[in-house]
Amino acid sequence: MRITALAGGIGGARFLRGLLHHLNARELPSDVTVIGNTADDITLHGLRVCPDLDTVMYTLGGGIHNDQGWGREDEEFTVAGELAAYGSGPGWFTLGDRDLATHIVRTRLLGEGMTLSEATATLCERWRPGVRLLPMSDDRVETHVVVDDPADGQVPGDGPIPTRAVHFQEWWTRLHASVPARQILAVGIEAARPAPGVLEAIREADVVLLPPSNPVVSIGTILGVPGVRDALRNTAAPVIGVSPIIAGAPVRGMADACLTAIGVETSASAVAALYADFLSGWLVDEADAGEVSPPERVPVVRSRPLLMTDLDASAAIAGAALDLAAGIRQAAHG
Ligand code: FO1
Repeated sequence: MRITALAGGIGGARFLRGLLHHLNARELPSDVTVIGNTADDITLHGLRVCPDLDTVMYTLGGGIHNDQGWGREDEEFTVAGELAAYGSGPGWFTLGDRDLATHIVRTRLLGEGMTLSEATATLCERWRPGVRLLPMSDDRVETHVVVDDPADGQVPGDGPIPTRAVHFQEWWTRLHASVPARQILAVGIEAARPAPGVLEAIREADVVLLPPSNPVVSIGTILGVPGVRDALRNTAAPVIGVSPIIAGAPVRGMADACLTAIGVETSASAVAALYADFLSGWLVDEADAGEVSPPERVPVVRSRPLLMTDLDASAAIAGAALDLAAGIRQAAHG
């Protein structure tokens, strides 16, 4: 079975770990391709940092800091301390010593002329994540968030409030997404080309999965890469999504702040509506089973517990997504 998944960071990675566990436990031969979001990538201290790709790679490769969900286990921060002593910021994004080695190797490989796909494949030779991990694009795309930037002493009513754009990571980690996003921009997306293998992986899959990743800044950005959305509309594979929203709140992270920024309600059905032009099946939590407005064009909605409390729970959710796909495929082929 060829499975292709679109993934952001922590939620996507935990779902994928469950998926691999489910496939291994059932001894189901499979070939999993993961298309990772790269728009929260950032250059710091001259190093290219790819948080979502690394989160998937470390989680599936057994090197993740489990409680935190990102970064390396048994991490140390000697270099970060030295950088702080030099006053070399930013103070809001800390790179651990072990993690730094990944960014150093990636930056060297990119500097030697490798594409991000090639550099990612090289890093994965060490981690053996058990999936083919593809960046959504080898071209640089960066999410920037437009926030209010009032002049000193400016009070409401003093005229239009100036705005400024900050890198997604600054909004997410320094501002904790607590400052309203006036706009979320994926800078460079119009010119970005899907990385080699991305469109084929969607077209030739037996099942396409959307894990419970952020629908705006993770899945939404991947969908914005020219060609990806069309490939999803045209693939013969059932496309199954897992809701990142349970009972009106994000399972983790601050997806609600991102949804508000694009004028979308924080609900399982509102997120499904964002995918309605290509979604075949939608898995929601039992708490949302009674939502009265299933998106009209999503034919099949199923409910089950969706909290990924541990590996077994994540595996059961992934198994339910595959079962839903199998049911849809069977119905289509009589
Ligand atoms: N998140 C934080 O809240 N603070 C950090 O200092 C931070 C550093 C960091 C370094 C490498 C990495 O791969 C991820 C890191 N994250 C950090 C997580 C990251 O900001 C986000 O959770 C994602 O980009 C959103 O998917």
